[in-house]
Amino acid sequence: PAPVLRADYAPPVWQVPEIALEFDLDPARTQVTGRLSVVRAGTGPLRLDGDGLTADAVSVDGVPADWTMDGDQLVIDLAGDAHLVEIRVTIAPEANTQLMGLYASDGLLCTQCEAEGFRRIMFFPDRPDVLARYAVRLVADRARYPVLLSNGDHVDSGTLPDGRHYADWRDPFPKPSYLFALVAGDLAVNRDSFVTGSGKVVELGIWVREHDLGRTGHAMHALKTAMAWDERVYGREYDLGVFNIVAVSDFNFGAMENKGLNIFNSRYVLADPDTATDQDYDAVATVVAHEYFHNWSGNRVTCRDWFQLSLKEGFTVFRDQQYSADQGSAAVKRIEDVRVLRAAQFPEDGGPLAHPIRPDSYIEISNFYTATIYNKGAEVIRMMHTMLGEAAFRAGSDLYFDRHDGTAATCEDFVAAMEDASGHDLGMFRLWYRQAGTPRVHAALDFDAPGGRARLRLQQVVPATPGQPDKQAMPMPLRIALFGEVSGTKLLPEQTVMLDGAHQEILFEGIGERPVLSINRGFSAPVTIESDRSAADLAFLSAHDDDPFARYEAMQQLMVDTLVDDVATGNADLTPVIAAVKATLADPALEPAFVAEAVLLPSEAYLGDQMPVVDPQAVTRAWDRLRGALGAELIADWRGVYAGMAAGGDSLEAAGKGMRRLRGVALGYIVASGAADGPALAAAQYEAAGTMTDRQTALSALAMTASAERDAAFAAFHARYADNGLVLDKWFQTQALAPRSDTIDVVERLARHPDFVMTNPNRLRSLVGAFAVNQRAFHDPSGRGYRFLGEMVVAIDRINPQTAAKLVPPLGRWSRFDAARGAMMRAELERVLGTEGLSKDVFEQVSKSLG
Ligand code: BAL
Ligand code: ZN
Repeated sequence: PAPVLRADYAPPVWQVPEIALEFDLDPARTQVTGRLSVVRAGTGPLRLDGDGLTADAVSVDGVPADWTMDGDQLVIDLAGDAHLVEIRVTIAPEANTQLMGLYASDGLLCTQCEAEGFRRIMFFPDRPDVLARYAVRLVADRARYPVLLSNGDHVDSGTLPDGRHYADWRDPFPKPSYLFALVAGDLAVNRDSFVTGSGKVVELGIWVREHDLGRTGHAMHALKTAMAWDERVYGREYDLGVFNIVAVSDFNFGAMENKGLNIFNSRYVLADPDTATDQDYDAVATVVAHEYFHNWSGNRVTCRDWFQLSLKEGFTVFRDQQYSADQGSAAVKRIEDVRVLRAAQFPEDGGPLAHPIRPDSYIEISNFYTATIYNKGAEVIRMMHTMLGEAAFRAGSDLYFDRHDGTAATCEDFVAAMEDASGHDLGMFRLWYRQAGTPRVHAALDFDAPGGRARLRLQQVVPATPGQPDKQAMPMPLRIALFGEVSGTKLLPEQTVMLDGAHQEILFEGIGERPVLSINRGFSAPVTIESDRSAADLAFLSAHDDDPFARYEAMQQLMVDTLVDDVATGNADLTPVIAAVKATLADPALEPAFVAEAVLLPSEAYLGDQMPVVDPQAVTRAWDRLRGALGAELIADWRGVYAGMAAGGDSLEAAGKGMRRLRGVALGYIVASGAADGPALAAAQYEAAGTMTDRQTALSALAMTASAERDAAFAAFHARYADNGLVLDKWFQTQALAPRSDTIDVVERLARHPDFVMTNPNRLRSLVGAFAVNQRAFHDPSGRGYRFLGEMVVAIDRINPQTAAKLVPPLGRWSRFDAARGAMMRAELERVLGTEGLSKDVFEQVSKSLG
């Protein structure tokens, strides 16, 4: 398939200011009639995108029309400048396993149109720069589909003969087709309302299956909090009289921001203490906020074309990160965000699928809903926020919304608004939109004791990425501080240094004692820092730095350095890490949630990322050795923490959540210590658990062991939650993530389990996706892990190409491994590529992964 190029963008030849859609809904045979008011905007025929559609009838201005098909496009040669085009198609939602367009899920009918799903419903210029006002009539069997929802305001409904009924919806805001949505089904609703800053009442509804109604309170609370937050922090008020959220079980994304009718993967709506962990609660709040924030950053101002995807996604992720940081511990939130970036985006940026946050080409746009577009995109916005400061950044976002409201904009428009509002020159900063790759910054600090001077030398390298062999240095803000080794205090106020070339030197005067460098505080730039700080310096910072992220980072770096040494030598000195962890556990000034993050080892995958050639078995050996030593040497400390944190109980407040988190980490170390009572302690926690968090941490701890307690807990968990798909996902995922040498056997067995259904994306991610990021299991020297993933990709591709393609990247990391593994991984990619009838989604991922 030919790639689409950013450079080829041309404005639409026809606009569609109005569309009326009528759906006669039926799972096997839905008739859709579209009436498109088309208005000429350029030269050429009317071209309407379709995907798998056949027109039953086409008329222009009431007269049957001549039309042709050019590939998947329906083409009508139209004279004149304005016409009413009517098209009728028939589709089969229940046969739609791709979950793009109109499909059936668990008895509901629902839609997913971003990015190019609308063309599976109706012929239309399915591109985000064609904005139409939608009037929608839904007709369906009343008993089977009592609730009929679409975008905007509900304007009419009534009964029809033969047990059928209808509902009419009007959305007054012009929108691109990717924001269209409908839902039909037997749903219960949690209703509430929100009064906006200007006094407008908004009716809120969260629609779910009747038996899930009791699990919607947290999402509703998060929605109202997010609405108030966006008014306060960004001056953005909601614009319709109604805001609905619907939860569905089968969903490719986490959720979708359709105008006034968000459709959610149920895992980001439903939460109660018995079925959702604290992490799930946080994820629900974050995703609810994210989708709500899209109403401005995405819907009111949308994207001109899909190359601009990060315009709405990077900005909205940044907004949801700020929101979540404001709800609890900002420090812990920042640590979590960076952990995600490092786990998902850094490997992407360093591999064959690397792309800039504004890509130049794609074969299938669904493959570009990536950690780079989303998470690195958010980091780029965050750097602008850091450089401009809160007030100027807000002025820039106000200007951006004012200038572009009701239009389809570009990343350049966003940067220009920031520039114009602040007077800050962002000329070279634009490189972040063009260049892929994670910059590496080398930092060396010299101290001239007699002169009382310290000199910091910074050197930046941006690695080559596919299609971009030579890179320019990227401007970045680095927050820097110096701490006195003897006094333990900050020697100078923190500075934000703009590194805007390949090399830079900064001189610090009046330094009276040997300084220790704290750099990239708060992770102010999404880069890798290489420094020559000793284990002693890092341990010092882990105890004294006053920036919580930098303090966490120092501990992580100390652990990474120790583990990398141990991978190489097998006998690294573990005592500095053990002492630093002990000191952190004993520091009464630290909040438990922070301590939990600080004392966790970096993942095996992250360690692998630090090596020139990943040796998974050597990493496992080193990781197990350090984890075991931390557990055993500090066993009394862990037991003390474990007992002390029981006071977290089942409170859903931040303090309770933090205590549960640290308790779970302590339990993990007690089990890892090899203490004889480890499995029994975890089993006892499992039995007594009053929350899913405690149950889940006990299960994860047991998953590491070969014990009777492990088998009993997994059996009990399955029996207890047999009818709850979201919780069964945890059962699959916990086993797939288990750091054990036999996980591949377990995973192969689970793939034959009756509860492993290939049509449900959450289930696929919980088994196959989780397994593929479990480095020690996936990279089993036999190559069985690669074969398993390759076979899964091929099988899933026949059902749901979008989800299949998302599973490919772990195989694409072949060049990072030894020759034997690399060859087996490539062979698996070749095998997938040779499969007949491969989707373009998987084709793109696999062919690019082969390089
Ligand atoms: N727009 C796709 C789902 C999301 O990012 O909110
Ligand atoms: Zn989004």
